[in-house]
Amino acid sequence: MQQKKWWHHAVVYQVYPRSFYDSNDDGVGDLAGIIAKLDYLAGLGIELIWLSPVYQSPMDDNGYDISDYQNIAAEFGTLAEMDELIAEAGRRGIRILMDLVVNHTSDEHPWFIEARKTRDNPLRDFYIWRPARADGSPPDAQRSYFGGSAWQWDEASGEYYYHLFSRRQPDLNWENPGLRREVYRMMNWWLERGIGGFRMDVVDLLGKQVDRGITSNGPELHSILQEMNRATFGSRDVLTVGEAWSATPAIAKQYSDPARAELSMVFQFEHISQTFDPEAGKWKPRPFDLPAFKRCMAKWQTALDGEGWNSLFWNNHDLPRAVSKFGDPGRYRVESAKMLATALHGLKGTPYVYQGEEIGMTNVRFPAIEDYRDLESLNLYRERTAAGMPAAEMMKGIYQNGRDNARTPMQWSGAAYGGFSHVRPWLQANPNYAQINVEAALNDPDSIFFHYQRLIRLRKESELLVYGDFVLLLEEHAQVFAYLRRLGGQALAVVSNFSGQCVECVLPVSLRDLDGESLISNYAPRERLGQTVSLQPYESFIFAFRCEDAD
Ligand code: TEU
Ligand code: CA
Repeated sequence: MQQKKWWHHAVVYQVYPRSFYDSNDDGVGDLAGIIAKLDYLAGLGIELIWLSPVYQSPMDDNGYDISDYQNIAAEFGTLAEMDELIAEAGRRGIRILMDLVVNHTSDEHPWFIEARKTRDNPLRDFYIWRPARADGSPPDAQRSYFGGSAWQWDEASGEYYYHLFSRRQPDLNWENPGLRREVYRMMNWWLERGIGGFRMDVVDLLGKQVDRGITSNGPELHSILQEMNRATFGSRDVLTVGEAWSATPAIAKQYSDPARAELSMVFQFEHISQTFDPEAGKWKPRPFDLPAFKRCMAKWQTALDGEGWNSLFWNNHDLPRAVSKFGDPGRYRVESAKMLATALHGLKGTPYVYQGEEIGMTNVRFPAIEDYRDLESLNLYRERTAAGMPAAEMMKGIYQNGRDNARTPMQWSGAAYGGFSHVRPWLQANPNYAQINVEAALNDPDSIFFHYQRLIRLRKESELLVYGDFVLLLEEHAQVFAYLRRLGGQALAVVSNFSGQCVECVLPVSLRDLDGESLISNYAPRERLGQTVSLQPYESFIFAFRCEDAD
């Protein structure tokens, strides 16, 4: 069995600071706002906060474009408030994960300001520069994820620089040892301040080799991470999680196998990418296919068992709301949000809750593109409608998968702007705040919030939930996701109906007529599990029983 870590039992909560809570009524969430809500988060039971970037930034990409890694954006607060957040969270048993965005900086970072001055500037090589082709066009046809060429012409120094995201996010050159040293120095500076670890933005891009057209999974990626581990967090008991869209189970094992000394775990996105069109990508959603989803989850559960660690999530600040994507945001919103929570938190790995998920916040449909703020949606809307795509079709894509779905202000109460602020927020609130809000959730013992609280508590108490193995049941069932977790003669059956219909499923004979107890459910608890199980719409439960033949 693998070495135990404190974070194996923990649940992480992601805060998107801009949208969490505005303490000083300028319409933008801030650090003091997070401090004010720490008791709420402690009440939920989470033990880590992944803080999306709060560093100094011109906010071209809401802080994923950093101009000073060792300072806080004025609109979010001060370094003193950051220290206070670390201390106040610590007092409540909560650690802070900083978002490490080092694939690129802002074009306003002093390194880039220096680097672009002249071609022989000592910092030139911190970034990626190439001459134009004979006709003045970019060196090659690589595209940016946010639209347009990955190459931006720099008039003053007469070369192109490379950017995989916006043109205001120039990519750093990780082949330069001086750059790597600077980043490690900065990471240690944060570790010294007492943070609990790092979430690493697009970590799979760090080993890129631009001239060979290699972006993710470059040949040096893992040696870079091993070097980083040695130079920074390796000697400390922290959690590190890398964002890795390109990870396969084999690659995730490389990142997260403790013997290799790289990261604690990665976010993989196979279950998310399954909902995108294989050719057209995320702007053309593909209907959810439960059997394919189950095969995917089972593959990851099994592959990393004992030799790595999974992260578990339904959504984040880049993705649509879980209940809108995988559940029913209408009639069965509460049931389906609880079902999704149970189905995910029953798995082996570290669960991540994205702010608002714990109250079942939903996607938003603003009527006009002007109501949106995310540069990805705005750029691609401009690019694609100019190329002839009907505006209504692009809006449909934004409604389904646009990033602002996750970024509308946190809904604290039924007051104006959902209680997020007393003034109009930077991005409008979802009008459903009148019904869906924290205050209402805390007043209802049956709320989604308390369901999450129970799941989080179960994980702290149950070795079986944390370390039990995983066995997929009913692989081909079109509506039901069911699996076992087993450890030392004990077992859990986690059974979830992913549909709005009443369905039946027939469990394997070995599970016939079990006596045990329901640990959690979103309908009436069960005392027995017959071989045929009838499930209400979006019904889901965890049933604990003795299981002689486990292990
Ligand atoms: O995202 C990386 C990424 O590739 C996608 O998730 C991206 O957000 C986009 O949706 C692709 O269509 C990370 C951050 O999570 C994201 O917020 C940043 O915008 C991006 O990196 C750049 O730092
Ligand atoms: Ca504010």
